[in-house]
Amino acid sequence: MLEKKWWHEKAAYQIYPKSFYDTNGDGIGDLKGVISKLDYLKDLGIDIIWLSPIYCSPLADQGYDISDYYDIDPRFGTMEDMDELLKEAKSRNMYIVMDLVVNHCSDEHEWFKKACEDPDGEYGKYFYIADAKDYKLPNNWRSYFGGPVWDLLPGHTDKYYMHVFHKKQPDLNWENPKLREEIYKMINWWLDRGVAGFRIDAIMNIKKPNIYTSYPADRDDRLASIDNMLHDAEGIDDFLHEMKTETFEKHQAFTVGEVFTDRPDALEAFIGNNGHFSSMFDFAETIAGKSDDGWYKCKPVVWGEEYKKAAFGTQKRLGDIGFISNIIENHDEPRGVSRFLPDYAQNPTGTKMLGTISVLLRGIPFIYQGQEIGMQNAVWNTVDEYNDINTIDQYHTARDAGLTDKEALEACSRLSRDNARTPMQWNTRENAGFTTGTPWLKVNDNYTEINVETQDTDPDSVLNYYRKLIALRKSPAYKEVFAYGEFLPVYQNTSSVMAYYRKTENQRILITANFGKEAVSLTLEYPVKQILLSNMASAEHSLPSNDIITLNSCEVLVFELETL
Ligand code: TEU
Ligand code: CA
Repeated sequence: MLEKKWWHEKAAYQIYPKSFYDTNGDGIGDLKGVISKLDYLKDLGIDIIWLSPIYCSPLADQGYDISDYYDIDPRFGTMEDMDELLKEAKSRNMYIVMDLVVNHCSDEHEWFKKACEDPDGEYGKYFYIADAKDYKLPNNWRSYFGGPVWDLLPGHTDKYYMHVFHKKQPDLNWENPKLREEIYKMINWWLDRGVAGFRIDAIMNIKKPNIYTSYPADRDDRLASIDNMLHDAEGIDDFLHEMKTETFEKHQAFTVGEVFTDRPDALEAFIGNNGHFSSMFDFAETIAGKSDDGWYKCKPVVWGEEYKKAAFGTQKRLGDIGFISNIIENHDEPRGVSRFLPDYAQNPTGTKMLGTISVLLRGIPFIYQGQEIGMQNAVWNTVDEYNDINTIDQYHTARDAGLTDKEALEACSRLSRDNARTPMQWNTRENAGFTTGTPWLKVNDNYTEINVETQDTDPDSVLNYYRKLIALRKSPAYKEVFAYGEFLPVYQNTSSVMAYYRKTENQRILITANFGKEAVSLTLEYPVKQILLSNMASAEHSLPSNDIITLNSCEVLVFELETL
């Protein structure tokens, strides 16, 4: 049996602070901006807010490169702002979850600076440093953002350090107990300050196999995918168990892991009753279609069989094991509406359909900023418009593979992380109301159509639909079935339909969506009690007179049925 926890019936929201709301006109979103929007989020039905990193950082990877874990970057605000945010959230019964980035820090962190000064000293042991004998790299792993994971240690010609991400993100050496102790101390410091928990970044990378292991090269750069090392690393469970018992467990903290793994026992190990985390993200849909060769080779995963297989696959495997976290998009992914919906569904109706299917799954729904108004990918005309290091690397990977500028840009447009990082669209004023200055990343041109202010007063808007959807999920009458009800796929042979039951002993809910171009009829298996939600005004109150329902193209209906 699954033990009940305080986060099970909650709805969560990810804020990417840099792009959320700027209060001082420097073009960068800030903590004061977050505080000023708490009521907006409360009204949306949000309980848990995950803040992407706001610690001191050179922002080489937008804050995922931390130079001081104990302070707030001045561009985001001050520690007083952070304390005020915690206080204001608490007074609204909301929880703040920070981003825990501990696979690596910044090359501007004092630990790394000291390691460069004295590689053989105490801080050298905080990192992976290896001798550069004849400039031969210790292994041939390719970093996530391109090139080898090794670079010369600054100030030295005979030593390398390892970075599985960008060269400004040196990997921390978790084999060193002193380092682990430092990390736990920092985690407890934040928990004592009042944060409710953490989203745990890139965590699978903390365990490495023998660093002198090379793999067969898989591209002309003679390097091998980092996935090889993830696959070979053994023993991460000891680290994660220790971290949990030294920190999270003592505080009843909520933790959600960014776990990419092919381990068959992953669900049990990470989110089972004795798992390392409270929850982990389901990335099944975002991984589908991916290629080791790079973005230019990724296949589009449009709603349909493949999306269904991915989303439902996790749900079926999950059973009663634990609590997954469901997403449509995040700061590393393009916008779900542009990515998953066929052209004819990239409109408010289709957007609501996608949202419904995701939010009512078993697990915690995580809404990414702007998803609730149906934000879409931007149009990118030149590579210079991008800021993201990953996108720029992927552009060059595509060019190196022989693609033209136009083709490489096309691949990046589809998958760029900057699609999710364009400023939040608040209103129809300049820069979508995000800033009075110059935004750090361009605003999507469609902000005059898609923005919070316009949608707020339109009862049929995506925003008001999301409010109803989250309210339904959390309503006293249905929160039990949506949190704990069994997930049962249904109408699996009707290929344009994505449908499932959520079911407890006393309640049966049917969520059914037609993502096809044509209308489709379905025979209900149980008598209808009532329609709980619909994305088409006409259908809202017309109960079927017999047991047949017709779903228009892009229509989603949520029924309460008899349990029988
Ligand atoms: O992402 C980890 C990760 O695996 C990403 O490289 C992911 O594969 C990629 O972004 C997909 O395009 C986390 C953070 O979410 C990401 O923003 C950071 O850049 C990364 O860690 C390094 O901290
Ligand atoms: Ca600002």
